[in-house]
This record gives sequence, structure tokens and C-alpha cells, in this order.
Amino acid sequence: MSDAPKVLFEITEEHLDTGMRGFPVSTVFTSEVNPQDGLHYVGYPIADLADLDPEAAVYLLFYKRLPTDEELVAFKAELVKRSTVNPRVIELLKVLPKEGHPMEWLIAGLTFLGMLCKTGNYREDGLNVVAQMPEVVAAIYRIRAGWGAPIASKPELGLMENFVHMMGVPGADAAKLTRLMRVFYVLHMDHGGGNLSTFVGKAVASGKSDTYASLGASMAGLYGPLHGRANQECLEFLDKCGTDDPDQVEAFVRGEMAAGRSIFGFGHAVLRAEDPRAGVQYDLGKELCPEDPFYRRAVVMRERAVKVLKESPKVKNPYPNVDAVSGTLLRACGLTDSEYYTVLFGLSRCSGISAQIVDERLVHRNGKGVAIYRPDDIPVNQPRRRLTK
Ligand code: NMX
Ligand code: MLT
Repeated sequence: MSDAPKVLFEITEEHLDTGMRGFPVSTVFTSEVNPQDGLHYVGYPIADLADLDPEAAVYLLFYKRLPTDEELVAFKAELVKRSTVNPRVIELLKVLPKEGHPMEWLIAGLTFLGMLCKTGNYREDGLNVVAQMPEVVAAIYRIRAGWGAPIASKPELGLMENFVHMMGVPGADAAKLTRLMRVFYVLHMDHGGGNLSTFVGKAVASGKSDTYASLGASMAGLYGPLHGRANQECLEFLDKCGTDDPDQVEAFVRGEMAAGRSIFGFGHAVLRAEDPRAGVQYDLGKELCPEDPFYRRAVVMRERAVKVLKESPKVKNPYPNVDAVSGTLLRACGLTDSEYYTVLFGLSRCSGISAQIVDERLVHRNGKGVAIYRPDDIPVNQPRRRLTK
């Protein structure tokens, strides 16, 4: 038997400049993205976990197993202890320019947390981020949207319950929004190791940057409209569509395709079937907002956008992704300004990225950690030359 390492992937010239599509670059302990049946957290299909306590899902990603009832109580108490945000972080948020996008505020907020609160221990900082992000994101909303002064945290309510309490969304049904945010949080936490924001965060951490700086970089990746900001773009896309008449929806999608624009909420780099996270959210919409005009549009889009995208030979996955209906549900539950949707994605995703950073820095290679990221590149059009005097 040969001792030669197993060949996992063959790189040809055609793979260059494809955004490393399909390259296996690392091992991941938190989650798996299967092209056919989608996301699993440590082996559990995401649809099975959708109604889990968000804290139990965090525990699963950090400790690779579900907590017992006693462990969950203890873990929730630990998050409560870690939840106090340095008031200077909130004061610093108050002077940020309102012109900045909420994701720019989130990146700034993580930077302020890092400047004032980092311990330099990836596990400590990762769990502190999970515990403190709800207050930071709620403050971003309230200050930037002009809803009034931040509302005092009541962390014993639970991560998402406290988040909804601190948001104090004008005119929203808090029970409905809490139901949505608990599911939204669990669905968005992690998506393997190769999605742009996670990959970037782990790459930055591989140079031994701290958790907060790494997450700031991650959130800059999530900010892109082809990645996390697709949830904002998708609501604007449904707004622009303006109808739930199936034939008109189809004509709208055809028009967008013909103009070379993205069909937001559809397609994926890895998935080749409907994203189960989308399926959970379409089902949740039946419970929360079945008659909502955007929801009805999104449901028609689920059929007609897929039909149109299937006709395009270049599109590898015509099916809905995680962003197809998430903004619709947020809007129906009182969060009407789509500019903030990616911050909610980030609130959740920082927990998965933090867990993966802990693994890459403290567990991989028998605790030595993954080496500093340094892929190679092929120089082109750079003939050797010298300055002539
Ligand atoms: N609308 C329009 N064109 C698309 C779409 C779409 N939904 N999906 C793929 N394509 C195009 C893509 O731009 C590419 O065109 P070209 O060859 O001219 O560059 C071609 O089809 C092949 O792309 P794929 O290999 O199928 O997809 P890829 O892995 O490159 O990109 C996405 C994946 C997710 C970036 C792409 O499907 C997309 O732009 N979707 C719309 C934006 C979106 O919903 N993003 C959210 C992803 C989930 N998230 O939250 O991160
Ligand atoms: C994600 O959740 O990060 C997105 O589905 C994008 C991806 O996996 O590439």
C-alpha cells in the first residue's frame, strides 16, 4: 500500500481566476455544505436545528455537540456574564456618520470592541463577541436609524429575546419578531469554511491577528452584494418587481437577466439544489406573513425565477439561496429598512466564524494551528526587466 497522500483535487489552468471555486483549502469541524442537501451543523441537517435555542446552536458550533439541559443553562449563564459591552463602544458609535452603511458601522463597532475589550485569547474573545454583538447591533440600529437612545440590556432574557428587547422596533410585534430572529440567527451562523466572509476571517486570523480584527475583515466580505448584502438587494429586487402575477414576475426576471443584472436570492457557488435554509424560511413565512405582498411575490419568484435561470446554460444553480425570502420576513415582522439586513446576517455569522477561528488557531494540527494563509499565484505579463540609467 502506498503512503502517498490522497489526491483531493487537481488544479488545471482553467481553475485560475475562478475565485478558488472547489479548491479544498482546509478541514472544518463546525459545518458542512453538501451540494444536494445543503448545510449541516456538526452533522445535523439545518432544518432539524431551525427551532433550537440559539444558545444551543452556538454551543454546538463551539463544542461540536449539543448541550445537555444542565449544560445549556450553564452556557446561557456564561453568555450573560460575558454580555456587558464597554459603554465607550456605544459612545463611539454615536459619533459615526449616518451616511455610512450599517455594515460599515458594524465593522467600526467590531473595531471599537477590539480596541477596548480584546483579551487576545481566541476562545475568550469568540464567546465575548457572541455575547456582546446583540447589544452592539441593537445600538447601531437605534442610533443610526434615529429610534432614540440605546435600551438597557437584559441579557437574562436570552440572546435573541434580549436583542429584540434592545431594538425596541417602533410598531413591531415583539413576539413575532423574536420568533423570526431566533430562527434567522440559527440559520445564518455558519456555512462551511469556504464562504467569502469565513474564509477571509480565518485568513486574517492565520497571521495571528485578533478575533475582532479578523471579524472586521469578515464583515467587509459579507458586505458585498453577491455575498451577505444579497439579502438587502433581494428585498429591493422584490420591490422593483412590484407584482405577484406569475407571468409578470417571469417577464421581470427575464428583463433583469437580459440587462445583465443579478437575480438576487438565487444561485450558489456550492449548492446545486434549493438551499434548505430558504425552505425553512418559506415555511416560516406561511406561519408569520402568508398574505404579505412581498411574501407572495417571493413565493412566485421561487417558481418563476428558477424557470428562467434554468434556461441559462451558464448558471450552475438556478435555485433559491438563504437570501431569497429572509428580507421579506424581516420586513413583515417590522424591520422595514433593508439597508440593515446584512448586519443581522453578520450578527449571526460572527458566531460561526469565531468558532472556526478558535478551531483553526487552537485545535488544528494538534493545537499548533493552521499555518499562515499563503496561496501561490502565477505572474502574467511581467517580463523580467531592469531600470535603465
Ligand atoms: N443571477 C444572474 N446571474 C447569475 C446568477 C443569478 N442569480 N447566478 C449565477 N449567475 C451567473 C454568474 O454571474 C456567472 O456569470 P458569468 O459567467 O458571466 O460571470 C454564471 O452565471 C455562472 O455562475 P455560477 O457558477 O452559477 O455561480 P457563481 O459561483 O459564480 O456565483 C453567486 C454564485 C451566489 C455569486 C451567484 O449565483 C449570484 O450572483 N447570485 C445572485 C446574488 C445572490 O443571491 N447572492 C447570495 C449568495 C448567498 N449569500 O448570502 O452569500
Ligand atoms: C453563506 O451562507 O455564506 C452563503 O450561502 C455563501 C456561501 O456559502 O458561499
